[in-house]
Amino acid sequence: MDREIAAARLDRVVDAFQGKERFLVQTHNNPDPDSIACAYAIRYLVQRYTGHTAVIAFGGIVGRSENRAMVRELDIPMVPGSLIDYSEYDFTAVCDTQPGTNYTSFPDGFVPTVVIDHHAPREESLGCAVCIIEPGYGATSTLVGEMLIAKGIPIPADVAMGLFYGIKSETQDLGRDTTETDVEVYTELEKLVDRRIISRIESERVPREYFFDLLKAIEGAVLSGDVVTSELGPVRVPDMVPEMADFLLRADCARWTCVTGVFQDLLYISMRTNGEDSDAGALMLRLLANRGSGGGHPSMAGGQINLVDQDAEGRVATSIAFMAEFVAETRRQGDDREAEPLILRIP
Ligand SMILES: [Mn+2]
Repeated sequence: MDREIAAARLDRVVDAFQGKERFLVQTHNNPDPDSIACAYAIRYLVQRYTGHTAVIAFGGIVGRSENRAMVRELDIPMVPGSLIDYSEYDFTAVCDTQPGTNYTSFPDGFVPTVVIDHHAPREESLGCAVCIIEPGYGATSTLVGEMLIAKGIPIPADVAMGLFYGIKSETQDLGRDTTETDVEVYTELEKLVDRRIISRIESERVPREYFFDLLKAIEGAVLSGDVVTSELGPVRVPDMVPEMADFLLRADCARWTCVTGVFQDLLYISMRTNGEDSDAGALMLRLLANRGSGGGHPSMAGGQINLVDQDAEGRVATSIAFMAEFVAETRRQGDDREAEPLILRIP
């Protein structure tokens, strides 16, 4: 952690507050804990330095039960982006994604004031007044937490717990795509955490429908060599796609997983790998060139393909075609074991 750089970054964000009165902080669509936590922390900064209350807006839905529990337990006020008139705000920050992707509910061409993210920098972000991007970091919460810690300002317990849980869930307890700074910030925030609250979030109960989703993901899972894929078809919540990609990677035969699911005219795609020298983010970018958008990190990546012009058959075909290319790209050369169901039935 470079305290000087981090403190200077916080100063730049606070400078951008100057003369502004209407503040908006935007998460990415279907926000995960990392994105929600950062928005909440920026809202705190706005409150602290200007006295104004920032609105936190999100696109899509907060679907995953644990994420809903986080919002409830930490009392994070969030407004659907569809209710927002973006022209009403003179300050906008976006967390854990960047403008020009279809991962925010910003109007086309909208340029936010501040961008804070840990994905590869995009050209569209250069137009923003303040652009803070660390693609190497395991979580955007690390980037925001680092700024607060470096500046030495008090961090309220709920803000600290949000950032802590943001890093914890994004890096799977510091187990994937983690830097020294992620560990440092996590350890620092941990001192401010009420463990019972984190435990309540992580063990949030799930609706009965969840078990049907789970059944579908497992029953449909295919093992091709050491690559596991599952096409969920229409999903109840889009977060089920990354959740199942994580879950299936627990199979001891899996080096790669990829899961797709359809939600509101989009094919959601999640990839995971535990391969040492693999790069899921780069593979996702390559496979989606010219037909979708996405990206990610060495061991995890997400993407989307717009299905709005496709009928039910076309949607299935799009997923099948993508999966076939994914398997062709990730399968080890010379591994010609036939594809089979992941489930191994005990006779
Ligand atoms: Mn993130």
